[in-house]
Amino acid sequence: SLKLRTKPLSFSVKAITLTQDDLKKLAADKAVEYVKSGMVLGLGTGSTAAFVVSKLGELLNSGELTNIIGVPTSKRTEEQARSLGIPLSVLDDNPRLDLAIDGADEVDPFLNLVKGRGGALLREKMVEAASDKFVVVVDDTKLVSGLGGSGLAMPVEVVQFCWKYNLIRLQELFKEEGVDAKLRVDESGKPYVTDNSNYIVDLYFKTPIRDANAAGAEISSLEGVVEHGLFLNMATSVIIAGKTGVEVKDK
Ligand code: ABF
Repeated sequence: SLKLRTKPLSFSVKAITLTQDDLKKLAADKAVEYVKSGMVLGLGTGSTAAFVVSKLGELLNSGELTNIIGVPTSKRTEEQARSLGIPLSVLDDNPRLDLAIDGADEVDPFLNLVKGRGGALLREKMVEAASDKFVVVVDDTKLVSGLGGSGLAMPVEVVQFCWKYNLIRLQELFKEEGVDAKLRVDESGKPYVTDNSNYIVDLYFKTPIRDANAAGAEISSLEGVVEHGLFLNMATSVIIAGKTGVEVKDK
């Protein structure tokens, strides 16, 4: 919730324009209300999740939260959490988590998600599957009526070996939707390499995926595919920040 830091001004402000970052922060602050001292927490990746991690850092430093252990979903998040003094662990030592909080790229009306545009999908999926609760934080630009419907990438992490073979097979798999499959590259034009030393094939759908469950199963069955960005039936709550306020949707 927003708190006034100074005395109210004597004149009224006509309109406050919230930026997308303000919205992400509002969603993040709301999600942090789910965190209690002593929890083992999955720490997400991306700009919205980064607001969650920095808020956790603040609350730990002020003593409002104690005994938190974070399990990061990427090297980036690990670095951020470490710099804030958040105690860290890994799934091997904490195979069961109380709560994970992370962003998403798309959220459908049933709280199914596309994730991984930030490249961290494999670790995100492992950590979030191991969490009793998985709270997703988004601004309302992420809402779609059907997954794949934003026109932006749905990532598939593949082994480097013969990545083109998988790109072709993924393209064949989604003939009906119509899809452009592209190897993700970094700023210098070289293949983007994930934290797990794999490549990413990004799928751009012309129409939303008809049956996301079937699609997920079919993608996973391809040899050489490591993980995909469809996070189905995983989120327990989604916190959506929009210009008119913050909405919490529970499964
Ligand atoms: C992670 O970060 C990813 O799963 C998703 O791709 C991305 C969302 O980033 P942002 O919050 O910056 O939009 O949550």
